[in-house]
Amino acid sequence: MREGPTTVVRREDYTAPAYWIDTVDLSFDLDPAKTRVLNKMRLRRNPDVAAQALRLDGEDLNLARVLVNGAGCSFKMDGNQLVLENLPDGYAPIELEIFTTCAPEKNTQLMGLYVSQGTFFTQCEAEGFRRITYFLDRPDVMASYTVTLRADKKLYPVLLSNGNLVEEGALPDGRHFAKWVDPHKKPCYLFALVAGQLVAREQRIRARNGNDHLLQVYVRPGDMDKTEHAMNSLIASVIWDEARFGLPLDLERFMIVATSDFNMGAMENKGLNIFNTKYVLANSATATDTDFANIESVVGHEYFHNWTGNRVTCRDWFQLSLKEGLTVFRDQEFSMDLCAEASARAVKRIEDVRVLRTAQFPEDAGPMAHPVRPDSYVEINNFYTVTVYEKGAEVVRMMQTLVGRAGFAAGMKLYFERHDGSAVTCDDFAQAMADANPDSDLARLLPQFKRWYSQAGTPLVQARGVYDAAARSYTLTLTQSCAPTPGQAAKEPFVIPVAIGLLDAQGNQLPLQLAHWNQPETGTRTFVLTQDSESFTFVNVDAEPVPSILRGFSAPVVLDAEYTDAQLLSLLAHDTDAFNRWEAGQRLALRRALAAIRAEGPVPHEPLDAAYLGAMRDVLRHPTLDAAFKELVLTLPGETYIAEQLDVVDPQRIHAVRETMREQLAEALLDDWAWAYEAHKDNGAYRPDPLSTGRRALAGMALTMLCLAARETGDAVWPGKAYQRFKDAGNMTDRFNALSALVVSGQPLAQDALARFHAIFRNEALVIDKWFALQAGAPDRGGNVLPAVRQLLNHPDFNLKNPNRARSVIFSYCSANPGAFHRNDASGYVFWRERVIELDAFNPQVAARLARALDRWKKLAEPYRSAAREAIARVAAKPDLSNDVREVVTRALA
Ligand code: 0A1
Ligand code: ZN
Repeated sequence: MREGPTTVVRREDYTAPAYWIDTVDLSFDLDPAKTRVLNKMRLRRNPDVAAQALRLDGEDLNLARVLVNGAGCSFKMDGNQLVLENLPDGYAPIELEIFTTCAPEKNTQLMGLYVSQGTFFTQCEAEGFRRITYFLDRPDVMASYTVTLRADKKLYPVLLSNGNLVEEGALPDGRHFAKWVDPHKKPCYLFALVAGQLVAREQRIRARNGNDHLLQVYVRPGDMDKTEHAMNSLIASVIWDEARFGLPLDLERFMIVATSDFNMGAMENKGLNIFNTKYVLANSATATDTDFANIESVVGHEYFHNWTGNRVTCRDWFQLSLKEGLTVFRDQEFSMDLCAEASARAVKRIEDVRVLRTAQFPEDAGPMAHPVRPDSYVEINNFYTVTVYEKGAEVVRMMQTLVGRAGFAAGMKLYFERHDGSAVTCDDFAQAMADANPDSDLARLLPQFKRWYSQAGTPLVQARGVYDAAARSYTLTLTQSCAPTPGQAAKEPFVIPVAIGLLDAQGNQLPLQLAHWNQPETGTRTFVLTQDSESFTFVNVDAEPVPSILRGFSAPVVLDAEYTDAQLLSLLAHDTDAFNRWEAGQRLALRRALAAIRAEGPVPHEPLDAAYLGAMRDVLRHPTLDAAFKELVLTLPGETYIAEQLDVVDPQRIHAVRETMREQLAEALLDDWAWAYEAHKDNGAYRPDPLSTGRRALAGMALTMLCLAARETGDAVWPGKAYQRFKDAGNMTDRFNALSALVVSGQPLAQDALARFHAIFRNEALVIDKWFALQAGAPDRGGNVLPAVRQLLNHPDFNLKNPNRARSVIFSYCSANPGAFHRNDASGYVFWRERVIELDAFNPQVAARLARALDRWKKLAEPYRSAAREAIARVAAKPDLSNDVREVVTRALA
């Protein structure tokens, strides 16, 4: 299973394929031990490329036969490639027939054709199709597919592939067949098949244009009662894409199938999306509000790929963000548009920015930093990153900011007019946006704007304001810089849209008037920073204002604004921009966290002062703010985010400081938390809408705070109430929040609650994942988490082969629990090294993700730093690593 020699693939080396494949006729005789695949292709030479041999990719295949135009032919193997040197000259179509076998039941890496719980699934992105048959496994080769599936009828009653079912019937020996034809050309990474015992929730819909469609969500028979939300999300997605972008569903039938063994979230195969069960299955008894929200956005994401990814696809994998950045942007907009209230949209924006800052900013500052459009890779699977996805989405969002919402829709329209049915580049997308908006800042600045695609690293924007009382003017100077990243020592200035408002001392929004504008404007004005440094002078300003900068997080940058506490308190109390209101609270908390972390000696007992606590009380008790927004403001910045602000990181000290702050916040606001819990705990019948979701989130937070405070005082009332709530809760969100309150606060009742929880949900895999994750992610108390995690690995329900389960224990500990993972005795790193190596033996993709848990080792204080380097070096020293893990550890050590 080990891969061939490590070769670096470079974007600049792209050449068009020597052949095009026009049609593919695939027949499968499905058998877990030995599946036979007959692949008949019609191909032709690419007239634009010099004549050369045909080199087909293959991996882990047994080759039985190759026929060219019906006759045997000579071929050779070059590593994993099948090379045909003597194909007929000229440009006439060539019939190529290749017969191979593979062993799906032995496919533990879950790429290509594999078996999960007795059902066949495929995963072909990025380079999995070559594990099914020999092919030109690259996204710019688009073909028409006909697929015939044959299998035992009892074991595999449902046979699915892309497109339309054109024929089905019985075969001898209890077997049956189904023939599918996909009316759309597609790259092979969008191929899919599914065969097994499945049931479907079905819904017929009529689109705006009058076309009828059949929507289906396929699951295992016991899971039907968990499919309603996914179906509703799918219907909402179809409606939204047509309404917002005029993009209709182009298939008679659209299928979603859920599998419990999946490396990622989901996959947008044409007409046959395959999903991790985590992003399909939900009912109020087993799924939390977060699960419901994630399902909505992942169902949307995969559906939106049907246009952004499938109708127009990527020329090569360096262009991955062409489809991923754009599709994340679309799913974010979809979720926001489904919110009835503006405040709920702001909450969604804050949540998205939080993901960007806690995951993407560290990536952009670490050894794996790469541009949104990378220049090289060893293993493309390592580049399905938060940079390509989330930062890519921010780049698209900035385009929308620069051309406006209507201009953006016009750009999308032009993009499809130009490129429908082809495989293109990020440049093509940006060009269409600019061309559709010729008078925009985007068109004017396009070459410079595209540095967002080519330069890695998070820009730093410094803002300095000077008030001139005599001139009644306020001058704001913005200065940008960007630290070097691997392979990019010097950076050119970016195009940075900075949305700005001004508040007066009372918190009122001021009119904005620049010297050369005739009309003052109220509200927000977006300035486009293009130079290293630029100044803007506002006139007619009566007193020194408080600037609200980077409203709505208008660019993916770090803003250094040198605010005073008083200014931040004013923004927190009054800013009309909800994002900056939240941001002000985070800055206040961060400032206090950093002071306590940097202080000499033991962690201060009371890192928080009366001003901060009073401001938090005001937010918590605020008569009109949303519960969801309050919960976000009252949540302290995460440990990973705090770590990124420091040059030298002591994860245990960060953890201790943050926990101390949390306890202080819990105790100082005790009565307020009690009020908040009582006022928000009852929400009537369960509905996963933003309003009641927010109320449950705030009630859950209050309960945790009350249990934390009770730990200090020895009070038994709140833990008792939490335990009661845990038992009585009418939905998983409330139940899990109560369980989590007990676990997080280290209450003795937690053990009993955990045991009960397991007993109730022992047959619900996704709930048991939560049970594992909660324990592996619990706050460390005297080093208790690692021994608990080691025990969890021996739990009868633990299964390293199942990615969700492996993530629930191992990633929750190594990647999401820094205070417990970074230990003075290095035993956390030993655990990490063992698991990386163990996983790499059968699933390199998952192993490589885990390997990234130590990306930021160079920032660590001693003794962590040396111990972490040692652990990475030990992994790197293993001779038979996968390319996936080797690339990650090699970069980490560079
Ligand atoms: N295109 C998918 C992500 C994806 C990528 C690779 C996979 O291989 C295991 C699976 C899924 C998306 O963006 O949703
Ligand atoms: Zn995607």
